[in-house]
Amino acid sequence: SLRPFPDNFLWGAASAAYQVEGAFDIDGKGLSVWDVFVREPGRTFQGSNGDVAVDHYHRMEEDVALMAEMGLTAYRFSVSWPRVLPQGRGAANEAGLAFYDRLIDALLAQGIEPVLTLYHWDMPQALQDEYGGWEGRRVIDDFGDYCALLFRRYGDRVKTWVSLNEQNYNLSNAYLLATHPPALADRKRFYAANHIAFLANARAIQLFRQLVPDGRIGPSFAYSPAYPASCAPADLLAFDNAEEFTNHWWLDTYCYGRYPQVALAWLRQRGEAPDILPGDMAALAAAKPDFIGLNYYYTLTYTDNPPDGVGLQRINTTGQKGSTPSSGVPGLYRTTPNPQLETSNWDWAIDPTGLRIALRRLTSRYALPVLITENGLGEFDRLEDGDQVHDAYRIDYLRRHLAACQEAISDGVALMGFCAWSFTDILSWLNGYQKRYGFVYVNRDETDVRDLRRVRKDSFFWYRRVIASGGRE
Ligand code: BGP
Repeated sequence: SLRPFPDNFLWGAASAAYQVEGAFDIDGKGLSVWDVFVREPGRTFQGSNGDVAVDHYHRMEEDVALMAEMGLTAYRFSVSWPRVLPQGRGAANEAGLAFYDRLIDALLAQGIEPVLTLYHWDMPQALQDEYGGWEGRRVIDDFGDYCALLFRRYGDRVKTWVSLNEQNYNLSNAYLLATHPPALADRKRFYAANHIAFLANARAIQLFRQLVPDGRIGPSFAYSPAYPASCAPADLLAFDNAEEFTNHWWLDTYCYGRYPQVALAWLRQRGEAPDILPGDMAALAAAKPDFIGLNYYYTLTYTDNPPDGVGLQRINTTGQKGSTPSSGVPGLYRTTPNPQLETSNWDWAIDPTGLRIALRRLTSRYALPVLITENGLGEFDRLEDGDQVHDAYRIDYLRRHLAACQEAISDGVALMGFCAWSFTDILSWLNGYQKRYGFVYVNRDETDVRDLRRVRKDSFFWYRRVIASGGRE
């Protein structure tokens, strides 16, 4: 029989600063790399940007009231680094810090645990200009100082922290696919930037131990468990390569301070391995996280890819089903559609069992608690007469993924909570505003983009019942 969700289970929802706040140049905020990137032609779906987003910066009280109405017990949000440090370092912006004070206090007043993400991709443009952001070792100190500022300011009230959000996905887009800033395609620089980001993550954890000794911290990882396309040995080898290069490279390094050795040897032979300085690996090994943040959306299925095979390809950003090409690394692996699984309109495989597998693999390999920091379904939603949104597909998706969580708990996974992505509809980085994830619809009328009124979807009322019943709904 299934074990119930524990009493202290966090029933949450998640967001990120750039995707909700708007107010991109208000109250002394500096520019992030995204504020600049979205202004370059052709970077995002129909040029969409987060200048206004869903204006959470000005509607925070209204949004927290909706969270309270829904019964959330946790809310995951990120702090915008350039909102609090406009130049990335140096003088702090008191107005920016005060915004997060108000948010945290509003959450606590409603009994909602704040889960604070330190970095959700909005590198200060000033640091990108000065030394290339994650490519400059100086960022380890600057990120550490930024984190220490937040630990000192909020550590009395915020006890659950996420260090880096999806370093793997963000830097793959930034340095391999040229789809996030600084939009490069350079494998050597990709591994170099990741190495420095790992060191910055470790520095943050080390400072956290001193400044918030009673808190817990971990990175959020975009985990797409790998499946082999068949039982052919060549496919199993491709699957093995995918696990090493797309998952263990990050997870082993966060949790053990150790790069997967076969992958490291492969990269060294090609001159793509990061430069590891004396002391680096010891610093990584000394900063084991308290938990793993799991962002789970889909599994990926892999098949053999010859040395002259396909390279990495961009994802479907249009919502036209079936427009995602096979993507891979020649000589290692390439993706192939899984005929067993249905997909969303953006071709993301819908696979609740994959979530159970992800949770089990993390638990067995790393022996750490897991917090699901993101899971949800992005779809076209339709606002119907009388302000209703009938998102039965989202309820079905979340219900099946929560059932997988309960099975994983019964398997022995120490699952801390579930943060659905997202609370309100928000900006999707590359897919614009048409790909919606929220429990709360945000109206973006073509003729009046500043309407932005909040409408409870059917999933809002469903999740409220789930929370009220401790997951028995
Ligand atoms: C994750 C990000 C989120 C969010 C989510 C949905 O990669 O951490 O910020 O955007 O994916 O992705 P998308 O908006 O591309 O559908």
